Amino acid sequence: MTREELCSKKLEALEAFDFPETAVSCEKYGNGHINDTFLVICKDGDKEKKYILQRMNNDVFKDPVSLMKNVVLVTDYLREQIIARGGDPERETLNPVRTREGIAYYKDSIGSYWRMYKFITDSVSLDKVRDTDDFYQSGVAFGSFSGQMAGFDASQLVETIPDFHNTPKRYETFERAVEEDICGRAAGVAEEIEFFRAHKQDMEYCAKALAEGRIPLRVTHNDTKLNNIMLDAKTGKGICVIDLDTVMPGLSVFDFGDSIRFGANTAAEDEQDLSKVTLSLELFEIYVKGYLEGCGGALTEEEIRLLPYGAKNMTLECGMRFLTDHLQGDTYFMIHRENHNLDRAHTQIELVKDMERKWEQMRDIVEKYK
Ligand code: ADP
Ligand code: GN1
Ligand code: MG
Repeated sequence: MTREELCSKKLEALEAFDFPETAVSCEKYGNGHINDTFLVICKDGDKEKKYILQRMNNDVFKDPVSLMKNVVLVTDYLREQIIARGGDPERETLNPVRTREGIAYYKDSIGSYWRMYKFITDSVSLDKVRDTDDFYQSGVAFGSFSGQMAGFDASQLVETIPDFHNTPKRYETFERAVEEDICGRAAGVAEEIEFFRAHKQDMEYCAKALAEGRIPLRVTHNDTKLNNIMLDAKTGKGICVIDLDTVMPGLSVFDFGDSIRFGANTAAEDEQDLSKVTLSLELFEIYVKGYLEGCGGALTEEEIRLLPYGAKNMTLECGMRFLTDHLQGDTYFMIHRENHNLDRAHTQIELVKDMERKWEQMRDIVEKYK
């Protein structure tokens, strides 16, 4: 879709949703890699009201209608829970805005799907922690999210991306991309390819624990990046888990692990100076504490033991997905510069290497919390 087309469809979508104020601007927003996100600013007298408008990524999410059904089911369920505990459902869960026809999504004239959410007021989402408390708060919030979802009937949910964190299957896709080499980029990344080949077994460890019934399948978020949580702008407390597109049955150790992959890295996910990439053990420990507190004692001893394995697995998986996308011509993750996915793959490789150096310390930390 061209920029002009996106702009014209955005205005069409804006017309379709039913909100009382008048929009005065609608600009690109946030740092997500998947959907096209816009911040809508409205004026209501001298008050300002904000919304998030998103064009869902139809290549990634093949069935956006079912995806929105999931989102409505999950947010309705969370709303009830929040009200029951005396919380504020306008700020503690996403609130989808309906169209004038009363539907939670809009299909535009060229077949793209859009949705709108109320903006979580007085909140921030971060791409990097400001201090350890930010990370602790996000751990508590992601942990409590899975705690709250424990009572939800997961059989109602459609699998929005089949085999999303089936790492052995992701490995097969990666090998296929290497073999097909449609962009002729494989020779240039031989070392990176070798790195993932050498770590094949590490990427099977958690899947094996699940297959052998040593850890349970839970309803998990599956995309627990720091910027998928809103923190209260004043108190810094984690208030709302967002980006609910991949809420599906999954592994708690992967939810934990993806947060570590992104948030305990001392550098950005796409940092080009690899000397800046390390695993902060201080952040790792604070997240273990926050996540376990948030889960409220629900994790089994084996799940706790596997937390470092989850972190390594998710870093390997994500790095391999970035490299696969580089090999396939950058069609999945949004890129903003040449070799962006390759840069991202490099940081993940570097982070895995640092986890390997700090492996015993990571294991000792989780032992303390068993
Ligand atoms: P993607 O799937 O592309 O990552 P997200 O749903 O995570 O898209 O949205 C991208 C960013 O937009 C988030 O990281 C957050 O900063 C912001 N955002 C999304 N929904 C809201 C909301 N309801 N209120 C405030 N900010 C939001
Ligand atoms: C994507 O949508 P976003 O930016 O929160 C991706 C995650 C990756 C992450 C890497 C649906 O997350 O799986 O871990 O990028 N989401 C999807 O930054 O593929
Ligand atoms: Mg996101």
